[in-house]
Amino acid sequence: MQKEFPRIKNFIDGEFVEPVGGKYLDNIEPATGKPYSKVADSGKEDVDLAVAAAEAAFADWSKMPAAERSKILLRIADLIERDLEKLSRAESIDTGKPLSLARSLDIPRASSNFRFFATAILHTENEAHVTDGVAFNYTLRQPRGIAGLISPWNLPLYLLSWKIAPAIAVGNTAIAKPSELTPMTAYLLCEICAEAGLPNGVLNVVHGTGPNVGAAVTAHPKIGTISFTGGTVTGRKVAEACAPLFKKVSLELGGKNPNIIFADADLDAAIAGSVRSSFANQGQVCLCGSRVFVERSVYKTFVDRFIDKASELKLGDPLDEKTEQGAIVSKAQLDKVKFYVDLAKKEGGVTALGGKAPDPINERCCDGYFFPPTVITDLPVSCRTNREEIFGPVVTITPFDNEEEVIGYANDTDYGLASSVWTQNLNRAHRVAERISTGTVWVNCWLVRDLRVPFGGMKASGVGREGGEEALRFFTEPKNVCIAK
Ligand code: TXE
Repeated sequence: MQKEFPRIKNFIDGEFVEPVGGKYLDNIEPATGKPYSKVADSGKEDVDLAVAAAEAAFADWSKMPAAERSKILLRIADLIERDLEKLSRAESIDTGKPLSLARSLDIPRASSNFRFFATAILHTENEAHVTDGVAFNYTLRQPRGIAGLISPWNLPLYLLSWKIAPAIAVGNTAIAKPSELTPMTAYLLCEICAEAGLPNGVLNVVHGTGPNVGAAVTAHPKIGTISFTGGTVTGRKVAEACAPLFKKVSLELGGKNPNIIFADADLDAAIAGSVRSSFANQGQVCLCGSRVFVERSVYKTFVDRFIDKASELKLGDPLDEKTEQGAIVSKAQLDKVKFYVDLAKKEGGVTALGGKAPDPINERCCDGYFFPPTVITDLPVSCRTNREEIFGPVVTITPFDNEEEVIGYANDTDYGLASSVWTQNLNRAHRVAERISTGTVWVNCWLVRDLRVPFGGMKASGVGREGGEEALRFFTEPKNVCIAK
């Protein structure tokens, strides 16, 4: 008798509903490699139902005073905080990340995303211009209609809330498509939104695969705004689908981020910060510093101390409070990590730490997707391992001799998402930050996030910026009204 798993249904028009086709996908727990729930395997018909609900809800929601919308979003933030433990555990089971990380990063950030945009809409400013005595111009920023929000598996609730909050705060209605690999916290968020009194149809969540549901969202003529976060390959497909329909699109894509340590850096801070930026969430954060460049005079010291510190990271059952390195999100992603570790060896790299699957963690996790923190040295700078996104616990460390050389190395990639620079020389910090082609440059820190600043990538890391004012502008349409004097 097959065990009955909990079913993650779609959330449409304020109700949890079965997918029209009645099909479900197994939802696998990465730590065990076994299914623990089922997720709706939806299609175009389900997206059509969601569009009808979003369309019906738009008139009232977009006309509701911002202060009223703000109260509902603040209630959502409060309920996320109330359910911190439940959401953290769900996120950890669904993604394989350590429970401690879900509790300290993902869930608190989801709450702060709602809280931030709930208050930001109370203080927005609009432009006005007096045109040389003949006319008065003012800009109306209006909600655009239905927003399609597509998110990845690595920081599921963090990144989905980062899209939902601004989109609905300014008065749009939304159709969200979480990753089919990690649907659980999106499902729990729907329960919270219903409890918070979010009107039916304002937020609709349709679960399923990218080609069946994601593509139906990007193709739907009534979904005029698309906010996508995911891989560059998929981002290109999203852009191709949206272009002929003149949709407004924001793409937050992959990264292959440089992390530069100059000899004058505070090495204690640089080593601690670099271990964190290399292996946080098992290296499955698009902002991770996967290419470490160290000034030659401190290279050996850095590598030795980095390896000592990285080898102390506790790889274990994600639900164990002491675990600092959990499971990789899927078998496919684990195989991708292993592929690149093998490729690195073929390209002349030396595996200075890790490099092979660990011994079984425990009985529960013996079939889970685990891989230890891995450090590769002695690679050529422009080999595939150093140019292609691995998105796992694998970093390369390479020496450099001068500023000019390392800026060339840092920029020698198709990506341009984020970078870190460790130096005590303020002039150098400004100089290097100005020349590195990434959307964010952290100096003597990593992943310090201020929701008011623009966030996003250049080149193959994306188009557009989200965060703060940028997000409010992205999800609204500016209209200029010109009144003759
Ligand atoms: O991406 P995918 P993943 C990047 C990260 C890595 C990747 C990992 O660097 O490259 O994303 O996430 C849906 N039409 N970032 O593997 O496959 C799919 O179902 C429409 C960067 O999930 O691109 C999922 O919901 N949608 C980022 C979502 O797209 C489609 C932060 C992403 O899936 C689709 C996080 C299609 N044809 C990860 N095919 C940043 N820059 O902030 C799939 N999807």
